[in-house]
Amino acid sequence: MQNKIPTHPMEDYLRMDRMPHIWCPSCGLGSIVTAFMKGVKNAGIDLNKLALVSGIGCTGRVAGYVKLDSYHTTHGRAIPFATGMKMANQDLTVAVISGDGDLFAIGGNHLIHAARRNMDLNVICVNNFIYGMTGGQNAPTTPLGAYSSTAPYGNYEQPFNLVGLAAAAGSSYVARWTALHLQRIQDSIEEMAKKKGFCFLEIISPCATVFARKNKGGTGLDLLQDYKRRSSIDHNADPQKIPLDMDGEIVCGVFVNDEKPTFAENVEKGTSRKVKEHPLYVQDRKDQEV
Ligand SMILES: Cc1ncc(C[n+]2csc(CCOP(=O)(O)OP(=O)(O)O)c2C)c(N)n1
Repeated sequence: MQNKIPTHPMEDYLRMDRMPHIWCPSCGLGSIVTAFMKGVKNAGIDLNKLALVSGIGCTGRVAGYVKLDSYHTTHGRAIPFATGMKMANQDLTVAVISGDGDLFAIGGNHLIHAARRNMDLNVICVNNFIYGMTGGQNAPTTPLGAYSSTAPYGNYEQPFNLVGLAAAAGSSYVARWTALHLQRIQDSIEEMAKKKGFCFLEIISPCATVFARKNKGGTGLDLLQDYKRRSSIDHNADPQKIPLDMDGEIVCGVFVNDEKPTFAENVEKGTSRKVKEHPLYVQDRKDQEV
């Protein structure tokens, strides 16, 4: 039998029957998917035990294109789906890839509480500073003064600093890269896949069709050149002190890398140590013996 010669380097990792994808030319998502698949492969995890969950949006489509057990869920609810999956099957590595609107607007509550609980999830937020799929409405990441379809006179709202928020909520791992730092993204994905606890990665990604067009940012290539000019790497930076704006520095790095008990470990510990001595538990055992 002849060996199969792949026609595309990523063919073994993608659902080629779903191609062509819906993403615009110069969107950062294509390279990010490649970096993600290479990172999990380098981590050496069994891809049959990796589940990928997305919400809704351009980024939400990632789940539909990768050859993994993947779930394209409802808007903002990727983290609850992922939490359920992880708690039902501790053998799974569960990753979430979704947009800044999905994870921090409608899904913001889920994100902070999953981080607080140190739920064992790898969450990758592709931040294009806007709601891409629905035509460029303001997101909680849209920089002050930026134009969007719901901010025709410029945005008056202070945006969230995603890495600051994820760190303050209790994440075990927090990193930020741009879509230009593909090797760094790949390395972070590998680290996250091997690590326990709530891991968060923000990837700044070009949206030439909506965000740049409304803000005269040029083409996708112009945006990548802008990231090159504005980004720096400082792993020791305080994530609270590195918010993003329209033209300031984009500080990248791995800002948090801690070890602490996960939610599932606390459940396990609680059951063996305390719950078994609890009067209700003892009574319950007695009732069952009758
Ligand atoms: C409950 C609900 N509300 C609103 C929408 C419409 N909607 C679809 S995607 C989206 C925003 C996506 O923005 P983001 O998460 O930043 O992803 P992007 O498309 O930029 O990758 C919205 C508001 C929806 N699908 N469901």
